[in-house]
Amino acid sequence: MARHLITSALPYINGTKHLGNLVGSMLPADVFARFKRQQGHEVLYICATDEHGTPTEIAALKAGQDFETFCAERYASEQKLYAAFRLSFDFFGRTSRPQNHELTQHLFKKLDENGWIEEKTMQMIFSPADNRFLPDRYVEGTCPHCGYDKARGDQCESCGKELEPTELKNPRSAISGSTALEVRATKHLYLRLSHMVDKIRAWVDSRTGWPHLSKSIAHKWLDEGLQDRGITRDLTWGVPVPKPGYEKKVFYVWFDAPIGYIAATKEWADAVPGRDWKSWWYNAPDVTYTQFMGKDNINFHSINFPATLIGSGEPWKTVDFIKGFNWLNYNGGKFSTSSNRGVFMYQAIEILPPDYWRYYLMSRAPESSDSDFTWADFQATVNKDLADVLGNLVNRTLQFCAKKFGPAVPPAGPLTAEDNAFIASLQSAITSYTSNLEAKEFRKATQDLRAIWVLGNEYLATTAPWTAAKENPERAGHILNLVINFLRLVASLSAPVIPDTAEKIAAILNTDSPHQYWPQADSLQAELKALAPGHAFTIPEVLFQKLDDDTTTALDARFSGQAKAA
Ligand code: B3M
Ligand code: ZN
Repeated sequence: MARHLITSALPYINGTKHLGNLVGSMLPADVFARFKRQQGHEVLYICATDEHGTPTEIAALKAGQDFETFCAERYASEQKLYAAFRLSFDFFGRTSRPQNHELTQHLFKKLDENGWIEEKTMQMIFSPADNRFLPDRYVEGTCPHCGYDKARGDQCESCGKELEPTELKNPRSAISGSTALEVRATKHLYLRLSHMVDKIRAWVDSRTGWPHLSKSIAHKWLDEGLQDRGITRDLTWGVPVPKPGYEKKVFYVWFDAPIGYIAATKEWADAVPGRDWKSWWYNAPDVTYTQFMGKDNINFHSINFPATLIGSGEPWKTVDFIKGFNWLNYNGGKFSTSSNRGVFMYQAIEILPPDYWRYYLMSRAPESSDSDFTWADFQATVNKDLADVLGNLVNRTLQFCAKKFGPAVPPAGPLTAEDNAFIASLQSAITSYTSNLEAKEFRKATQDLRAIWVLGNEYLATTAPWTAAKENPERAGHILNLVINFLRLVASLSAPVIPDTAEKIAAILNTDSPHQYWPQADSLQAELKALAPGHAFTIPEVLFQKLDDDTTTALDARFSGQAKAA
């Protein structure tokens, strides 16, 4: 039994998440966590909301709420949504909680003591009316390139060009609207990454087995030479900087957010007496730590966060394996909140239950390249893989058995060559599936899972129990015995990806929880006898509804981004 620490990138609290966000971090982390738990390992899967930073402040201001209330409400609704998708966090915390404040300040002090922090003076925009420095995004004005009059100080949303706040024409404060802005000198703290290149490179090179995407991004940053990183900001919502002169500043959100993984583990431990967070994070060579994230987050996790932990000089656990993802696109373009394009998690869950989405998304996980969501592809996958290959297999097997022999497992007979061939194929499919899950190759793993379902269909097609039932009812009963036992294994093998359906199948079969074991390829003969002759089952309802063409066309139109939903 091993100890697996698993984290998925902490979702920003200000925006709502789409299906691309789900498949790029939380869902694969969940599948992996479930798989490891079923194998009997000790798993701690941690996530949290990432609550600080300028976008959160701006979103709260727009909503007319104070930061505290805004974040508390958003946290509650995100947590509910993730539970609806059956994301099995052992704990879902918040970076705004005291545990994260304390730990962030502690790590900062260690870095400072060890000489890794430098103070730099710079020119920034100051608003006397607001009595504060304005971060780039807090300055609005007219874009010098396209003339758009609501361009932000970091980027023009209209023409997409990156900007410096000083380039804007007629600049004004996004808070008060004041145009009386000045440029003043101010101080900020920097993490001296430029002096840590060798340390970080040695650390990156000591990590083995990373996917190409993760390693290549880390190396690209190292090869280009690391720049010192500003870790303080002129904001109020964040972790206060424990240093004289910094009373009106907080830490940069990307400094405290990854520390949130540790702090959320502390929240988990603080919630129930007897739980020990430290053994997961401090002097923890026995822990295997895996992180899941989209490719735009890889540099922070392969460079900045390790630099924070290593620079502290304390024995913190650093990540062993970074699983990075490319983008899931929507109809060949980007998901976009502002233009109502693509499917958001809260919409998806109103349309269909979680397993439809979980299976489809894992089968299209953007691993070696970007992948594409289309409604036609979704419809075909649901109808073929889930409804026909899996759902129909469960239904016709049990219905036929009930009709011919009653709703109980028939007696087993001797194994024939056909049976042995089936068991041998199943053995190799389970071996492949298990090793692809182990390697976190989710697309391949999902193909293997489907291949396992197909084996059951093929075995039924070749042995044809409905024909056998006429001349040789014992043989027909034996075939059904084997397939029903196979369905029990299907429940357990499918559980990481489609946990609700797995539970349904186990309930229909009146058998043990599919979440509590993992079928062993080398003891299949025994596994396939678990449901003894006479074991009663119930007649299943349809497991998956098919999507018809009209529904699919309507959904396609609704999310195309052309018309705003009413
Ligand atoms: N909040 C990015 C995101 O929500 C960012 C990840 C932080 S991980 C410590 O996509
Ligand atoms: Zn512009």
